[in-house]
Amino acid sequence: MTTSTPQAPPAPAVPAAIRQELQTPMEPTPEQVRRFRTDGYLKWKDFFSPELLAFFDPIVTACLHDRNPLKDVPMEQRSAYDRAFIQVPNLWTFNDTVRELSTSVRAASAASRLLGTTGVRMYHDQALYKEAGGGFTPWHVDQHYWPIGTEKTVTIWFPFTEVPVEKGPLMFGKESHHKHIAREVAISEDSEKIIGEAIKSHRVVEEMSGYGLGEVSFHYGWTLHRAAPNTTDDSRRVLTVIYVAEDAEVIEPKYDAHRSDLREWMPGLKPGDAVDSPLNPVLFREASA
Ligand SMILES: O=C(O)CCC(=O)C(=O)O
Repeated sequence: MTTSTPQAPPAPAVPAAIRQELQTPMEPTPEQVRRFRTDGYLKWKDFFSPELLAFFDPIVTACLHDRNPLKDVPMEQRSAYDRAFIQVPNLWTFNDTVRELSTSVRAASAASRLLGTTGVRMYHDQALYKEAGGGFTPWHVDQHYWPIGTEKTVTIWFPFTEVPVEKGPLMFGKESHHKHIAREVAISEDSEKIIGEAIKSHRVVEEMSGYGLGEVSFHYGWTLHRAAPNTTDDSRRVLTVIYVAEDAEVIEPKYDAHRSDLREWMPGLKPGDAVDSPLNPVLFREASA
């Protein structure tokens, strides 16, 4: 039997104008900061240019196809989690072009200023592609998975195309980051049911709208969210980057999810350590810090 080594997707040079966009810091307005901290999430229009998105879309897509863990699994044989999206993490570690996008000052500065930190580190990036006909993403909180001792964590979620409601945009539980709902529950059919019921009893307001081209969202690690199914015939192509406050520390792992995240995203670290493994570079720090 012969085996073939997977081909690394191409890593073309980033054009100068796009590189400049990536390196330009962003300053949220006081109203954007207030809304993010109050609601637990913020949608931000025209954050990335159409040119930047058109440049990176095929490159991220090639990385995803190259490493797609569900390539040979038909939709009807998948769990709710696997019907929701194809997930490929840490693209920045194996594609030099995508690294410029995932480690951009543009997104990291916005994340840091929304959180109100002196700086932020990379936790990890990931491509999350909801295929044509892909299912809903169950209600969950991201920070369930993270053995990190700070609430100053945030994800930027951005699609490479417009995402109307029928293509699977995120839905957020408004102000849910303060409510301590189902923090011990991993994403699954159970989390959809448990959180769906808790949302009703706690009167959490569900908010969902489509994303325009260039629009992104930021949500805290403890904000409840889900995503609608993709009923269109085009895949919903999204990249996310998760940031943690630069002074975040590792906590004692409580769940299997914590243990595997510690191994994967903070290799070699132990409880009490700063989150500063080689996979957690500082991506933005205020000049005054
Ligand atoms: O893209 C999705 O459907 C879910 C994304 C998500 O849960 C996240 O980025 O935290």
